[in-house]
Amino acid sequence: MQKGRVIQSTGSWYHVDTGDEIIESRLPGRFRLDEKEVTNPIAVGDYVEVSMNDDSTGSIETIGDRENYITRQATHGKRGEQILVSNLDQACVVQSIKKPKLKEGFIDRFLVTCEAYEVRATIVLNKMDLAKSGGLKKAEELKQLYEDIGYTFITTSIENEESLEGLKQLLKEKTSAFIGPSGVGKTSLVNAIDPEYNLKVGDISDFSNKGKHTTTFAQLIPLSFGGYIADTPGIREFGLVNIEPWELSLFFPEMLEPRKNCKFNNCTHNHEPKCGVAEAFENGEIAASRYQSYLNMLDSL
Ligand SMILES: Nc1nc2c(ncn2[C@@H]2O[C@H](COP(=O)(O)OP(=O)(O)OP(=O)(O)O)[C@@H](O)[C@H]2O)c(=O)[nH]1
Ligand SMILES: [Mg+2]
Ligand SMILES: [Zn+2]
Repeated sequence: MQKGRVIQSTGSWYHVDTGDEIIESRLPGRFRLDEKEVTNPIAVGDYVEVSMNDDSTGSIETIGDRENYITRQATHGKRGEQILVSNLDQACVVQSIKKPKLKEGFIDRFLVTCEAYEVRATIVLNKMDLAKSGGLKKAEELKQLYEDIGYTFITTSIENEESLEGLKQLLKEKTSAFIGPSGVGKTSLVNAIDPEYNLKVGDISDFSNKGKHTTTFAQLIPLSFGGYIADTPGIREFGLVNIEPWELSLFFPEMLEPRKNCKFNNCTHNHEPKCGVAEAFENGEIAASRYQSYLNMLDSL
């Protein structure tokens, strides 16, 4: 048996990295029905044991328990959740300052998902070379906002060596994932920090200012300076899963203290009297954009 980590999955074949070699492996049928709540029995990032076949392909025999994972809503009309990546030290939400347009709501939904799954979250704001004075100011404000809450926030540009150094420091020796909308530059950033890779990147449509979904499957890429980065396909929205309305504020770190002052235990902080969160918002202790994101998410639950 060989121990390894799944670094790529293409439907029926899984690439298992043992450290010495990559073994193309299949998953015996008996695993397929085991896990009902997710649509993929094996995810990129999983630790597995593989037995070797005569033709030097592998058969996956055991799947290690997942320390954590990030899911997205299954695509192609399938029900349930698809695991994007497992066993992560951190998940990085990637946004661009423009082209495509920055979406704060996306960042906040992502952060809630990470809190719910207990994955450390980091924010990467890319394409800073395109920012004019308004954009630079916006980036400064967001950095302040998210750092105050306790998140790591970095700005990058594939044109700016120094910003890429900062990104490398963040990723070194860790397993991280880039997650974000199509076209924000997730794959470009991987290519820029590790020129050994020459992964396919796409244009931004002039018409819609959106990406073209160039990356179509998640893969875990070993970094030359240590660690792994998972490049993932662009996603339009981040669906919230299995969160009760009264629980939502547990996933906003800056609401944890204020919510203790709510009169009702199951306060949802949108209409109840004597609400600690609404009070903190009125006193300026909770940012308007965050409170708005909270209300939008509450609405969608
Ligand atoms: N100006 C500028 N353009 C960038 C930067 N990073 C990426 N781009 C451009 O943005 C476009 C999209 O980049 P990709 O790396 O394919 O984006 P992606 O996030 O991987 O997109 P999907 O794979 O579709 O999810 C390409 O034309 C890149 O050259 C940056 O820092 N500055
Ligand atoms: Mg890509
Ligand atoms: Zn409340």
